[in-house]
Amino acid sequence: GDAPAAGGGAGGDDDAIVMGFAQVGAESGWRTANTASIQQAAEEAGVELQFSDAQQRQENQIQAIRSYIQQQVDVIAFSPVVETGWDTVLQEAKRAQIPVILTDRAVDSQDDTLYETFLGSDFVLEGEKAGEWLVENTQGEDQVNVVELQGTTGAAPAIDRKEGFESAIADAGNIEIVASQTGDFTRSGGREVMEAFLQSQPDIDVVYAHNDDMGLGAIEAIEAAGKVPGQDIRIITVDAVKDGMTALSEGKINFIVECNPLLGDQLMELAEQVVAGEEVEKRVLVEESTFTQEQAAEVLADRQY
Ligand code: GYE
Repeated sequence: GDAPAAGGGAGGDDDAIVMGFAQVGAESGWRTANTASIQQAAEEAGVELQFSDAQQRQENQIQAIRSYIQQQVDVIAFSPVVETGWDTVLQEAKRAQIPVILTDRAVDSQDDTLYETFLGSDFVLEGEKAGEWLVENTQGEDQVNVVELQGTTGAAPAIDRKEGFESAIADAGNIEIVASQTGDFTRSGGREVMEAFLQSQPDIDVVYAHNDDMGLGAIEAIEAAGKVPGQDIRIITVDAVKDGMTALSEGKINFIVECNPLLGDQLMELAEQVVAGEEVEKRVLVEESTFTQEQAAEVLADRQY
């Protein structure tokens, strides 16, 4: 008959996939765009999203994942704030037969059966692109002193962007990293660390910041010290969010390696596949490029984030 079944709703919502997503935080422009992409893609795909913000703390993320397990969501996705320390909670998800998708950042685990797939950028490649630009653009210069603003200690993008950059500059005899410290991927962190570098380092030629926000913080510190960012001190960053691209087009940043935060659609597609029990690639990459000052000026008007 027409009588609704017990517990049944009016719509087809009972069939909707429920995804628990444990986000890192809201530390950067990149993260804000990433969150918006995931929320919008979920809505468009009819995926019911449970969303939590861990404020960059692993224990908060673990707690969120445990609560998703308890709620028996269909799929868990998360962007691990750091690489290590996930095995226990991921084993709990596996025992509960809830598939897990790593989004944006990887985990460092011996057991790759603890997750279905990792959707994210190649951070080593991003670091290499940053280093290669520096090598090409400092040929013939005597001594190039670089200070590095690292991302969150222990996070995949911090570890990999450092590694990629170091390997790209290794054979250039004139480039040296004279100081390297974490700014936690935030603007205030970048500013504070750069202030300290400007005090302790007599001769800084280049800032390599693992994201735009820290580079923008470094610009504030450089200007406050009476120097001209982009000229007295050249700046290389990663991400290519709108504020970074604006600074690049104004000449305050010299080069940006793109890291694309708009993963939402790809994530929902993968979620549908793993919930349906389909095989998916263990590693799914996001496409990205790089920008010079001229290129930034050209594409800025169309930049969505
Ligand atoms: O580059 C940075 C953010 O994990 C790729 O996290 C992401 C990084 C991004 O805070 O801005």
